[in-house]
Amino acid sequence: MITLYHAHHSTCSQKVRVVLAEKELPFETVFLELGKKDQLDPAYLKLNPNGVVPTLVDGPDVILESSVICEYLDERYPGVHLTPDDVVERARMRAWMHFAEEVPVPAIRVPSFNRAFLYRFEGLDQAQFEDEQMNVRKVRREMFQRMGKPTGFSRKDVDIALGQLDDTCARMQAALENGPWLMGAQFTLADVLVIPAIDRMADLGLAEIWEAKYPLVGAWYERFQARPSFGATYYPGSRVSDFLELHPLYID
Ligand SMILES: N[C@@H](CCC(=O)N[C@@H](CS)C(=O)NCC(=O)O)C(=O)O
Repeated sequence: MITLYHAHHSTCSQKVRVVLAEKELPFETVFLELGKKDQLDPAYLKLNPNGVVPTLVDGPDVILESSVICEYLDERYPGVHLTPDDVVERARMRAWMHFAEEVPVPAIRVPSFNRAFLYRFEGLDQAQFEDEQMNVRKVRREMFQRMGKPTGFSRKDVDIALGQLDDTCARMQAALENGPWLMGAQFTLADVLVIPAIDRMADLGLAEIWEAKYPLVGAWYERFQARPSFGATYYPGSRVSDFLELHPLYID
């Protein structure tokens, strides 16, 4: 039996939920509340010493890292295949996956925190922010150091992140000339790895980044939304605007 440890609104968890749904794999679910630091609970750290979600447990095996989990599921389970057969195409898909991890995945965290997640630090002074939030992180410490304070990311950080999200859309627009999917005719893990950042942009009111300049991205997003795996992943309560008040993007 597969068990997924995840969080409703975690972009890294959403990728894995898309793959499980695409492949129609049944799974048991354990939800963590990131705001309550469930991911840093010692029992969970034994499973995932990085102190993040998602974690996949498949029988006796524990698999970490969302993109690795996506590839694992696609290799381990037959049926709908989300990876090209051709070795060169497979390499191109993996280049998309690395790009997603390097650019949009870290970039989307900046507006996500400023617009929605700062409630987690309410009432903390600088020393408490550093002791109770920043310094307790295992793999996310660098991001908290860049934020630097409980009131969120600076204007400069927001602008850098928005530029990276714009670059992502430009890259997607160019690839989608040969669409309908990023790798052409086949829906692959490349599409799966970028959907959380694109959906979060829409969720945070940032769709204007692609609306004016990158129409193929909007059309791709609509096609993705029509897939049953989208509804299975983005159920009510899984998007930040479903349950959190949105705040201004810029705090200074
Ligand atoms: N590279 C990891 C990153 C996982 C990650 O950062 N997950 C976030 C949610 S999207 C998390 O658990 N954050 C909790 C924290 O920062 O303490 C993966 O892709 O699995």
